[in-house]
Amino acid sequence: MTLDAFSRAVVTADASTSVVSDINALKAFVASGNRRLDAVNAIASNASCAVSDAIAGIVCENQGLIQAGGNLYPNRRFAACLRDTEIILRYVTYALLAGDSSVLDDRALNGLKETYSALGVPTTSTIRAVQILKAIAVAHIQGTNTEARAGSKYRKNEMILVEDRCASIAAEAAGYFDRVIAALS
Ligand SMILES: CCC1=C(C)/C(=C/C2=NC(=C\c3[nH]c(/C=C4\NC(=O)[C@H](C)[C@H]4CC)c(C)c3CCC(=O)O)/C(CCC(=O)O)=C2C)NC1=O
Repeated sequence: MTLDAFSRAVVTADASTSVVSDINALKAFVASGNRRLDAVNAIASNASCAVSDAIAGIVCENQGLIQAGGNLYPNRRFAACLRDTEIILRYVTYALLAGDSSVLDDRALNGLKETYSALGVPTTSTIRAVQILKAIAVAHIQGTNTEARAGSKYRKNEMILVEDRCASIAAEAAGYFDRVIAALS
């Protein structure tokens, strides 16, 4: 079942036949609303660069992936990998928007490890790609990406002028990437 922070609180309360009691958590969710939207936008508006960078990274670190017998050979498989990476990033943004991981768990991660092992998709490379995505997403949320590294693709994240550079939202996003890694491990 796909939940957000509100429906999660209701389902949790219902399971213990109590009234919704975790009001403070919901208050925090509402208070974080604008930052949450900005964080999702920071990830989504850089998504295609993030995905291509992550896959370029795993290929650079393991050239065998694109040679005959590698899981990114031929082009059909390379395209499937780009698509999967985009799917994962997209579901992380859904979870971040909802403040709850169930949409990611149920619609993207459920059964993925088994699918990958049946298809011979290498777990270590997939996890490495997710780690790169995580680093990119956190940098964009916190506005620590630099022109020196990004070159002409550099986009400054203007909203990150708050004191803590959205540390809690960045940590929450990092946690969803960790969830992907845990599901594949
Ligand atoms: C909505 C949720 C959803 C997910 C998550 C999903 C994943 C998914 N990835 C697949 C394949 C694949 N996934 C990859 C991915 C990779 N290979 C690598 O070497 C890299 C490490 C990695 C990219 C990071 C590849 C290469 C295939 C094709 C494998 C094959 O057909 O031999 C397949 C098999 C069917 C197909 O090829 O489309 C599924 C179901 N599909 C979905 O509908």
